[in-house]
Amino acid sequence: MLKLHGFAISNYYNAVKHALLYKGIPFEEVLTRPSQSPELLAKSPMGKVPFLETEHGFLTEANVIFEYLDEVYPDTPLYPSDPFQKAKVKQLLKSVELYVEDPAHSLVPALMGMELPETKKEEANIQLNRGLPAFQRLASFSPYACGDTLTAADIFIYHAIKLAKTASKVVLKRNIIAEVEGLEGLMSLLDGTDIAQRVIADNKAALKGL
Ligand SMILES: N[C@@H](CCC(=O)N[C@@H](CS)C(=O)NCC(=O)O)C(=O)O
Repeated sequence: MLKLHGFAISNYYNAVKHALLYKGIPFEEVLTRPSQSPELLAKSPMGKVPFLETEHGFLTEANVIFEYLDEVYPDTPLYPSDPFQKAKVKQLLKSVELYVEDPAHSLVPALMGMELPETKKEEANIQLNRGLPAFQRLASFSPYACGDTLTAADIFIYHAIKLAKTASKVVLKRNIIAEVEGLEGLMSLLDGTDIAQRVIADNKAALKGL
């Protein structure tokens, strides 16, 4: 059986878990924290989570795992079959990861009580000033990010925005959901699903245990 390594605090972990549940693939969760230990680096080259343990070996990077799962388990697809539409889903997911999630993620230490230099906050603001309009240009929110069917982009966005919204609100006093028209509707749509509720409940329980 597939094993998903990581912890429920991680939005990346939660996105992969959400995808596995959505596709109905049996898997086991293995509580694993990021580390630079040789044992972990042998499985996850950057020492990050999540990573997926398959019968063939280990895989890292959430988007790579989504694509692998969709190839091996084609039922309940995460990507459209049309090559161009599939590439558009990948483009949106990657753009949100690099230009929205990443700058917001850089603020997380402040949520844990660490002092962040003003320059770091300013840098995050500058990146979000470009990333959020790019997100708006790419997503249709009709009602899903890339049309009328849920894709990997929606799952990734949902968990990325849960974190990014809190980090940007607390640290930058910025409401990023209000800056992307249609995003609130997408978040509500997914909030209403049993899978999101299960993954978020596990996330909240993990955050409480910090
Ligand atoms: N690009 C990676 C990002 C994964 C990631 O950043 N994971 C965080 C937890 S949310 C982590 O392991 N951080 C530990 C570290 O950076 O050393 C993915 O798509 O899975």
